[in-house]
Amino acid sequence: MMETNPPKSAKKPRWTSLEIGLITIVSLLFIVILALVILFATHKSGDEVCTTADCTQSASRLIENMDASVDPCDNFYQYACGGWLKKNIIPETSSRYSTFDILRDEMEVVLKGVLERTVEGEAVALTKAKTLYRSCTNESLIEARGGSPLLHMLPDVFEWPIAVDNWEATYGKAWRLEDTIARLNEKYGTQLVVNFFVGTDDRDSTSHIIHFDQQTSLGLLSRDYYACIGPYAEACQAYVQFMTDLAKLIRTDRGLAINETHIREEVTRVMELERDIANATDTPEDRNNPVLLYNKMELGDLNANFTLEVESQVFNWSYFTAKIMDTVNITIPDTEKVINYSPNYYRRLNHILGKYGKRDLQNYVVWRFAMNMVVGLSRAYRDTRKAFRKALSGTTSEAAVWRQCALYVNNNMDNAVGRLYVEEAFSEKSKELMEAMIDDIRAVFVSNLHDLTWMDAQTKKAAEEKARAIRERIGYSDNIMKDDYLNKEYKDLNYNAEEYFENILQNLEYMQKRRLRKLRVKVNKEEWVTGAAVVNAFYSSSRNQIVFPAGILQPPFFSKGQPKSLNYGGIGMVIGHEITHGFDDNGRNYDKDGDLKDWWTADSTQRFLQLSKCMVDQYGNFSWDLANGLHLNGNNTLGENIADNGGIRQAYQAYQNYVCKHGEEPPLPGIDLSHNQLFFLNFAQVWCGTHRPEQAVNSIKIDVHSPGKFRVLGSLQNFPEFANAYKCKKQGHMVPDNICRVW
Ligand code: STS
Ligand code: ZN
Repeated sequence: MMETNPPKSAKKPRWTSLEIGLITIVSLLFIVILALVILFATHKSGDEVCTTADCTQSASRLIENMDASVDPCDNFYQYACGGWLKKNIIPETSSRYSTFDILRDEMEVVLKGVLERTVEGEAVALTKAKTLYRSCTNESLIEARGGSPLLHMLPDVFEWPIAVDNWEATYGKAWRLEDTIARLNEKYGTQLVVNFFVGTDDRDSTSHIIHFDQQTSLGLLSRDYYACIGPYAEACQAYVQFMTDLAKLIRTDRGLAINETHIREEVTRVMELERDIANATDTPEDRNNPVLLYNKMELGDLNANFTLEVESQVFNWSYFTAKIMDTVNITIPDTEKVINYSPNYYRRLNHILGKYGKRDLQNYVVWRFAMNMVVGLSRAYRDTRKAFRKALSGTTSEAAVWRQCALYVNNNMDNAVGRLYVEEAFSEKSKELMEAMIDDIRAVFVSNLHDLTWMDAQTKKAAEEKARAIRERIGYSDNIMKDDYLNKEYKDLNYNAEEYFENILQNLEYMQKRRLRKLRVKVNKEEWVTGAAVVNAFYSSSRNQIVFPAGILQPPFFSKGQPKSLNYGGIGMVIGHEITHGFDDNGRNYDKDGDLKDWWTADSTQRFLQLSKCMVDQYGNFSWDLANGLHLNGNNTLGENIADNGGIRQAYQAYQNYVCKHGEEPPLPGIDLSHNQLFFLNFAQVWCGTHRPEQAVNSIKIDVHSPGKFRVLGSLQNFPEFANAYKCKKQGHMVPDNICRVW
């Protein structure tokens, strides 16, 4: 068939070359514009993944800890921590184990490194810290000395009647309760029966004043244990066994006969006496109003109004006080103003003392001293507390000696160890970034204050003044970097690397004298309330000060290189938490200068109490599986819960302000969550962890913090922005009908 159409090649071209050139230029322009639009759009919405080492590390940590198969709206704690909980088992040496605890364990590793390193020409104070550490880790020497260091010093506290023969003849006749408890207090910092201490005057925070308080430290930690039934039975039994075994060991080492019946009878009486003392104490709930605790009187009034009698010997409060304060050359007249924190305890105490004799009291107070001293003795002595430790905390082994020693030296020479830590592991850049975050979060607190409907204008004004007056401390005190300052602080301490026990005694006396000497000295508000090598944060109501030691300025809380969403969910939340402590059930009683003074109108106080009650009930309703279903104590944890709830809200809002100002952050690799979601995830993962059941019961009784799981669930249930970020529906467990909010 013939083709009728002309061949294609012969077709006339449709575009001239000029036209083609124009089209090319326009197309190129179009492509360039399109590319720019895409680039701009992706930058704005943060689609470009952050692949820095910090981002990759953060992402991998977040992914490993979480369990994405759980619905975040149903149980955000399990969603955030399910992975962690599957992968971790509590070490035999730990009573609880969490991200937070692991940071502390890692801190001990750093301290081990710096305390074991010899450095030529360093400050004397630093060498002293290393000597103290060496004395503590010198296991063979500690072992060789057996119990002798304790046995030799017991006469200094008028002996332990159970553990010696003929106590009545040698010590009993001249014995006075004042002498024995004054000696334990002034020289060993042990406060028993009558709790005497020098502290800041709540109503004049620039001055120190003498305080008398109830016995706050009990052998069995909390008054509830003395019921000795149910979850407390094992602890009681182990406590009695500990006392029995220690008494027997001392008698054996002294070559004295052991009369099982005598020992059992005496130990039983000691236990009864301590139970009576425990029952005489006010409960923590009775003590959470600092206004009610503050009972100012003259020393002489105690003699007139608070009679304590042992075997017809009347306790002389002036004599007792003079004995203690003589050791620091301070004379106390009967007109000296003192604070009695617990008049009711002292009234109850007198009834108790009538049931016991001198020997019982001496047995009790020296037992309480000795039980704390076995830590510096040989294995046989340390092992007497094994079952007791297991019953209270659930641990079956002791932490490694180097860990115990690093902790001990840090607790006793916090500034020297803080210096070593900062030089090893702290970045100066953290300070600037922290200052900016504190400014942002404080601004949110103040701005939220204006929006509160429950508080009147007058109280808001005072609250704003207080918030603006909060002073911050970040990282470490500059003083600890000065050799002269450190050397002066520790000049009176001289440790012997071969005498750990004596070093402990030296520290106890040195610390106590330092506290007692403060009585006639003004409060130094510039002084730091903590060392630098500490993974924690603080609010001081008498200084109106927030403190973030170097130890907490690390991931997951904080890092210069991790996304800001994680910093705000981590340390940002801690900053908000500490600021809010200034306005919790306790902190709200102190004014901007740190003085116990009411700056609230009656109406605002009333509303505060109502809103707090909501949280008391909410947290009190949480039943904790790890503590055998026991409920949290909503009253004792109220301050911490108010602080958590305020902290999470302020940090989140501050992060939103950050994003408005600086734009969205690029996403993290491998994790399909927005930064708002990551904010909450990082907050929650700080609390991934678990407790041994014994420790769980114990912490419900004595810890003012709610367990981590409920810190997460409680505060996120109360914060609607969490539900928005995770698109939770109204019915979810994380979105309750009623929510509590104070700040
Ligand atoms: S009160 C300081 C608060 C804190 N909670 C703790 C703790 N410190 C130590 C042990 N257990 C619980 C600081 C903090 C607030 C929010 C998140 C982490 C730490
Ligand atoms: Zn707190």
